Amino acid sequence: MRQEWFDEARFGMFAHFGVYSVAARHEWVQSYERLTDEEYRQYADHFDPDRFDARAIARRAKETGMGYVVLTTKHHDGFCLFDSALTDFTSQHTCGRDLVREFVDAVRAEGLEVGLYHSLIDWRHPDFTVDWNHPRRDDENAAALNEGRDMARYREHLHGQVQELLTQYGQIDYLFFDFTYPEERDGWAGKGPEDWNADDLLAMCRELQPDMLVNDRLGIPADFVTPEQYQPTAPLVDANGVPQVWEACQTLNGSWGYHRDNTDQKSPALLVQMLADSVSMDGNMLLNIGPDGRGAIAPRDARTLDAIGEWMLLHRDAIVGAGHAEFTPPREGVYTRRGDRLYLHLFSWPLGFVHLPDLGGKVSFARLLNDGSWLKTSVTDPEQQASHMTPAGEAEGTLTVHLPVQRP
Ligand code: FHN
Repeated sequence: MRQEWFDEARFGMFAHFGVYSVAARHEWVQSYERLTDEEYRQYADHFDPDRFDARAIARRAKETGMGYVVLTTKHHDGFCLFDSALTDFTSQHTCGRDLVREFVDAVRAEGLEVGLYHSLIDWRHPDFTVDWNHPRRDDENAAALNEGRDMARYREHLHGQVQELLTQYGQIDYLFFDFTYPEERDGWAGKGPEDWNADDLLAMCRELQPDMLVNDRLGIPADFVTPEQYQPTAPLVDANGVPQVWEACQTLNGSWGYHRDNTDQKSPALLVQMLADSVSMDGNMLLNIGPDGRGAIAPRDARTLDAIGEWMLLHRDAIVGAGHAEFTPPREGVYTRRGDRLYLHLFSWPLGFVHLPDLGGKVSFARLLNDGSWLKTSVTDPEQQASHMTPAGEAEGTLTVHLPVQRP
């Protein structure tokens, strides 16, 4: 599989869109509120994404400095944003649009990599066995609820839909399966990789889309791991100490699907810090938007993406194609490195001297990346090979240190 683009891009857009966007209170609303299929169907019957503009979404991702975009093809509620022959609970059957087709065409037109999200869970399918996250879970008559349900038949459905996505929409660069949960909860069994027949499903992905990256949520090793809504504290390695390819997926406000009343919007400064932090540990960040019930990017999300895009316009070189630097950063920030360029991301203006790493006591040039303005450094003791950076010193050396910080 092609991993170079993933390591280069460092930054992608996640888009959670579906009939839960009409409910506008969480993509798990059917489970949280124990809605029956009939109660939930009302959202599908009124699903009219007249403002879903895939090209506008792809363009905004590009303007935000993102290199790939990932759209939910189906979430746990079973509603498909593509024209599946295996169910009528789709956007094609409701609003007459194959939104995945529109999406892949738009992302390619913008020159970005195409990512699809596909839920392993499907609360609507009659053979998906009831478990701890299913809307029908009912402690009183668990056995009766699962009578007649056949996970083997569900696996055929799951593999069949993945085959539709990987054969009918051209080259797919990235696939985010979601999610495997083998642990029991409240007396209900979870779902392990064997429930998906994960090995065969992954083998089919390799056969149909050899260059496609697949995540770790089949519950078996694949191409990248997916810490969710938290930042690792060091570059990730596997049990054998081998560095892992990883991508942290983050929301803008704690909700993946559009949540009308959610006011927990993360600031652009925090999100930029999380992005730089991920890259400083050789990771990617996948930042989520939840288009609203008509398919539009909510104004508050658009404003956040615009602010990040402005920062990326000036600091792209410190993120795209950059990665971990072997130096210990000062307390105020992190380092990223791209070739012979070292970037110090200061998340707060230094409290005093900034001690540069041991670069042979030499720094070729130091500047603020946002405006190219020169920063003086002073080498107080060449023998210590330590450099101090203040607005008052002088610099020469072997590495250019770019400081992508805004002046207070
Ligand atoms: O249950 C889903 C959740 O709704 C969302 O899609 C996230 C995105 O990574 N994945 C699962 C929770 O881990």
